[in-house]
Amino acid sequence: MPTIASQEAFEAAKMVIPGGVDSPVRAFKSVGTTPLFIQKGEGAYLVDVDGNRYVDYVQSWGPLIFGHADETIEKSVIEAVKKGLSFGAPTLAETALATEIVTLLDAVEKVRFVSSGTEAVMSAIRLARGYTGRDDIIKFKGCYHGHSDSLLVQAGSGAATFGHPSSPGVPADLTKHTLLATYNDIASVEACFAQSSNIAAIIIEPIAGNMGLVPADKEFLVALRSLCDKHGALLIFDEVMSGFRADLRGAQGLVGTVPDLVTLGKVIGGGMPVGAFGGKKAIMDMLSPDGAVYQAGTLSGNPVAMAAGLASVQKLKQNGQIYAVLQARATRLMEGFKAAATQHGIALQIDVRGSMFGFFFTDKKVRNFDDALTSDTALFAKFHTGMLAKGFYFACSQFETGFISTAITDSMIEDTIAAAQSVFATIKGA
Ligand code: HOZ
Repeated sequence: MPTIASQEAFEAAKMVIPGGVDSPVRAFKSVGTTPLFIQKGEGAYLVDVDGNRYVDYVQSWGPLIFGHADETIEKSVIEAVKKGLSFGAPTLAETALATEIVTLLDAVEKVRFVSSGTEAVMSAIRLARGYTGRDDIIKFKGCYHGHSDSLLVQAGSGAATFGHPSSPGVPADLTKHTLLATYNDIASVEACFAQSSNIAAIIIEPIAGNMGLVPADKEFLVALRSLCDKHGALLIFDEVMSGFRADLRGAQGLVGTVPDLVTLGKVIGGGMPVGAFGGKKAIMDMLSPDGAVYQAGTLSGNPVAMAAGLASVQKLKQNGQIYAVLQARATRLMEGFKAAATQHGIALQIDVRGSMFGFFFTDKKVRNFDDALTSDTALFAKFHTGMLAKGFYFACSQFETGFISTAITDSMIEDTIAAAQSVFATIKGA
């Protein structure tokens, strides 16, 4: 497929934007090619500036569970836009979306909206520290919780993609309170508690999506809950990616472990920039203006973003059965990939949670970041390039997750498997 217009657009962007992109992963650097510049989205498809169409398995990195330009969400946004873009004052839509979230998520009695997942997590950490009066936090290698200073330590997503899991510019003084543990390994968490009696919180993606898709074991999450209770620390589930993606009740609903705080984003914004953090009333009431923990934002609870989020969450609530349908499609896709890879002698690990899917080019079962790093990233890059050439748009990094939207049909899934079959044949041993 000709991508000349995209290549020219990228050259022009690089002149004025660092790396030509506003978020590193999307530069396609780790797959050794250059990004497609997108003209528009239509249901299951992305259309690039050269006019090529691709079945989209990225879905804006998660938010678009109903696909591109969903009519219901679009209509709500247009209605909201007509009434004004921002007021910096409370609106009814904020209470309506908050009520939906409080009703759906067991852990959430109160919730506050912000503008991104990074902001949500940064605020939740401050709140946990303020509530417990402690400074240290435990995070897991390979989990990504946005790019705030104390969390950019051994991080996944773009940080993993480019091999700099910790960033220059982050003072050691700010990361010395971040203790690192190994995903799905409770002994490593116990070691952190043995090392510090000053732990405010454990933060975890209960379904990790930023080192590729690596779900936590149910027993592991139960054990984290017990350790937090034993040591008076808070348990924070970062569900920016999994919230309303894996299940209507979030990963917490799937696994049955209730955290103290939850961070959200992506789907609750329906494609608009929205984040949120919520949890038990006693903790949330410590936030300013009721409490002393300060957090604020001019565009927080923006009316247009709230309208998109509300439309998205209400549509999900009305169509609760879609999670089973999306999971069945994701499972078929992954099983199809696995069978095709095996046929060509390529080792592939696969996993699915709701509408989230992931695959690793390794013969090792992937349960943590070190396992994920055994993946053959060069083979992944060839696979990515091959699939793109056939009109299938996957995340341009081994350390990201794939998403199915309701716009992706069974026959598109079969076409994707057929394409993968022929790409595997080309890249094996290459
Ligand atoms: N960190 C995001 C996905 N896990 C990437 C966001 C983007 O590049 O848009």
